[in-house]
Amino acid sequence: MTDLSEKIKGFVFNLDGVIVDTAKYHYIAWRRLADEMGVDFPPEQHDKLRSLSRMESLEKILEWGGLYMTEAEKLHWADVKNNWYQGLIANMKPEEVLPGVLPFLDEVRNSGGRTALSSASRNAWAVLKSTRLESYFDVVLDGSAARKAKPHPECFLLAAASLQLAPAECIVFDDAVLGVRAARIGGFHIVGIGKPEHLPDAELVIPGFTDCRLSDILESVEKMATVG
Ligand code: GL1
Repeated sequence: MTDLSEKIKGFVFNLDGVIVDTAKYHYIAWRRLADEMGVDFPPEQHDKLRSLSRMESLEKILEWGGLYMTEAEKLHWADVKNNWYQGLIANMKPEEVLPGVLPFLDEVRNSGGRTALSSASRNAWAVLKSTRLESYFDVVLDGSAARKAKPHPECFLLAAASLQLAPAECIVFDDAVLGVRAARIGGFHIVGIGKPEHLPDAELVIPGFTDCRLSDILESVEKMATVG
């Protein structure tokens, strides 16, 4: 590992849209719900739900449709959406892990890096199991771990604490504006996954993990840390 590995020892990954493309399944289930309620919900609108919990997402959809529900109705519909989603992920296969993720995780672990998965999804374990990813992470925190929603950095702070590292010793990998902001507020290094124009708060933005080398990531983050 490069010199920076003396400083960076932890790698914290979001799940949906970073490790696996479960965002498409969430969209299908939310869309079905929106259709039932007569709320217009085009694909680009789904970006606004990234990083939000199940209940926060439902509340957004209700807000967009100008709809009101009692707490009991919200719990019912959140459950309905979750059953649809679980039906979609039940048959996920290891081949659905996004390109380059496994070689990158192998490289990190072979270099002595510690890995954490931090997801706002309460279904994170089910996804890891069906894609056979459980053993790639030293620590897994799902949507039941943090009480405060992003951009509060609690979920990432808990991950760093579980790895017994300081935030400045960790890189967070996230594809969502709120996640990147949370990592920045928490004092982490941040690699955004997606397009640079969508993630201005990230130190480095990559399109995905295809051909992604650990040494390149560490070098770029080191440069940004020096500049910043
Ligand atoms: C929840 C939301 C999803 C998504 C994830 C975070 O997942 O329902 O739309 O925002 O959090 O990636 P879940 O319902 O699985 O807890």
